[in-house]
Amino acid sequence: MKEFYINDDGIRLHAKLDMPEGVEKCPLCIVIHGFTGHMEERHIIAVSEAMNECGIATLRVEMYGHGQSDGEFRNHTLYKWVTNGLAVIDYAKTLDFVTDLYIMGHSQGGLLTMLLAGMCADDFKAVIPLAPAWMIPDGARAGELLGMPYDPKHLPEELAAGELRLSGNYIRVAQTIHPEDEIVRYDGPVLIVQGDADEAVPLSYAKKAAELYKNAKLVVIPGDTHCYDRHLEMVTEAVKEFVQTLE
Ligand code: FER
Repeated sequence: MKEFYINDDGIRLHAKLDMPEGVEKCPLCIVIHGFTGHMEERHIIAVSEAMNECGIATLRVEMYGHGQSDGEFRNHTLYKWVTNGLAVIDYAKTLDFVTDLYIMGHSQGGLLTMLLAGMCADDFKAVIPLAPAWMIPDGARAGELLGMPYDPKHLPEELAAGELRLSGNYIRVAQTIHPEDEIVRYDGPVLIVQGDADEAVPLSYAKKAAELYKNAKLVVIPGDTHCYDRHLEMVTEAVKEFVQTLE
């Protein structure tokens, strides 16, 4: 494992590169955590290791305001995460050992995965949004995020939910994002994995995304939660089976 920072215009993004055993050249999968998440979460490590077991290197990166990367959580927005993601993709393309590129992300990182896949469609052999939180823009426009209602036409300076504090700019940005537009721009293979007892993201969004993508497989994990607390091994199995069936 190699630990380092990827520089996004002065913002340092904390990264870890894990190589599969016994290879010189191999594919690389970028792996992104969710909202309030980080690269050492159990489900993030598990999916990363599953890729390594399939001969694919993984680059886990923490986005703005998360983990050990620069930036305050309160000030993160989806635009910042998108530009972070573009910087990570640019970095990954400079690595000589990389044969093909994949991207995988959980929840808000799954939404980011969908946006980046559409924006950089030529770069990815396949994309893996895990429980993608692509209802966030709809929620932002409807006036409810994190279970907190607000007037979507007159945004609060700050959104507070329990201990969490988010700038109103998070909402402003989210209101402008239309994931469907990016979903339909990516034609390659897509794997979506989500539990049917997900308490954070409605399963209807995974089903809708699977319909909108030209080439998507949806694996629903029975009884599982947002972070796959019950059947993580079914998630890693689905990931392994998916990458092994790609030519
Ligand atoms: C929300 C529901 C879910 C929300 C964010 C999430 C900011 C993200 C969840 C995750 O990434 O795990 O209302 O609002």
